[in-house]
Amino acid sequence: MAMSDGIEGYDLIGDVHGCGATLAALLEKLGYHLRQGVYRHPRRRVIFLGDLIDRGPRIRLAVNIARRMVEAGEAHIVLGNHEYNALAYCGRDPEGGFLRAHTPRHNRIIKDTLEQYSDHLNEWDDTLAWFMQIPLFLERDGLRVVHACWDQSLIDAFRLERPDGRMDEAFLRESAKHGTKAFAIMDRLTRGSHLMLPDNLEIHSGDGFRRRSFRTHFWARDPHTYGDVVFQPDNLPGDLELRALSDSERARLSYYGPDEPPLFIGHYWCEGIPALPAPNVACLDYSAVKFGRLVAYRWSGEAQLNANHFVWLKVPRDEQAMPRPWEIDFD
Ligand SMILES: [Mn+2]
Repeated sequence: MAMSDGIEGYDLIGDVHGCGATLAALLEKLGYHLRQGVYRHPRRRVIFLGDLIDRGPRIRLAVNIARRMVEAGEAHIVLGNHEYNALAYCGRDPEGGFLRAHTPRHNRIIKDTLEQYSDHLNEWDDTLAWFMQIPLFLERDGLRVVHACWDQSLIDAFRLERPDGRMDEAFLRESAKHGTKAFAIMDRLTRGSHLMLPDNLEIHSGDGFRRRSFRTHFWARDPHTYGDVVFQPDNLPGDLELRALSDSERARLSYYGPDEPPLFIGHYWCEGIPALPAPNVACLDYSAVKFGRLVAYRWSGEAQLNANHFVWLKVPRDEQAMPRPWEIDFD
């Protein structure tokens, strides 16, 4: 398949979450080299799946690498829920306060990012302005990209108002209110679908949070049980995997069929060796910031994805260690 700009293909990269040094090393492994401050490949482009920020030790480096590539035309990017959260957390609500409440949970999620930008406040403001320019989804050269869930009807609805796929200030404000169309679009595309656990059950998740819901996927053709759609590292409590989905639960799920174009997502904290959940869906989030893997998929036009095309680096415990030479350009 001939691609835009005469390139051979795209290298899609999952959630970086501040593992900036590992991102640089992964780009080198993929054959990108730093020239004039930008990682470039003579025949390929990168697509970032969102969630550059939060949690990791080198958030500014991760953002700067990606942003410079995007602005130089060497990469594309879609918005992750963490970039969205940052925009809402820092965005003033015209009715007072912030668009995302400063609760202890929300404070904790963004804490590392705000700390690492605390001596670079102008850069943080400029970074937020750049986040506003990032589209919620991408479709080009026969592939589709979204952070969490490709829901065609919501994407079509969003495209009617925002043909370039980007939010504007009015959409951002509306999306902060539960129950609005904008909330439904942003929430489904960047956070995916989830179902509430019955009977006030809670999951005590490996990341330290308690959850009353579980994350679900969207490629089961005819799901009947919770186990048919659960997609997260934490097991469901008890024998809930066997519990039947109600009609209203089924109706709330999205569906992406096997004849749709190849789709790349991040978001889901997968673990272990990268694998394909469906022949036309690849999730590239393998918990890099929890010392898992930073994962890329090297796509060259194939309609059926191939697990041999994953490329990854294990994130070493010494991601916290001294800066590497290639970081020095970026300060
Ligand atoms: Mn993420």
